[in-house]
Amino acid sequence: MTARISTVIAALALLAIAAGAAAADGPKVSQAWARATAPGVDVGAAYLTIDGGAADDILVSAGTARATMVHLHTVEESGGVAKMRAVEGIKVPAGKRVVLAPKGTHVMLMGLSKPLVAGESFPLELLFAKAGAVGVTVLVRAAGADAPPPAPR
Ligand SMILES: [Cu+2]
Repeated sequence: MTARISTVIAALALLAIAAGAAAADGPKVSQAWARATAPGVDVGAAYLTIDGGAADDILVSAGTARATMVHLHTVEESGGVAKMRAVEGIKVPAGKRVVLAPKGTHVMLMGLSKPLVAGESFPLELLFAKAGAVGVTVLVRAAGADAPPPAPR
């Protein structure tokens, strides 16, 4: 009986190590930021840099307590008009850098509980198909701010 329990514990420990190892070589997320929003505006966008891990992965969703709904969007131009479109997932090929930035792919925040104010930060959880959940801190920059300089690889 005791031997059996310790076998189970050993198996669980191995699983935990395997999960840790998988996360360690999964995608790395950096430079998470958003632009401040005007009072009364309840939508915003978060941008970030994802460096692909050892295997191809897909960012499938994101969530934050600051917004009631979070979608992944791309921007497409049709007839000279830029339009946002929801995407099922954002591919993150192994070893490749994917940058979510203004006028391109972004994490759409809808139903903001309060405006995003420059200088504050908030947690955002990203869910990858293989690597699972990855938490990042989004730094809010001024309304007209450009992307922060790229992180060293
Ligand atoms: Cu959008």
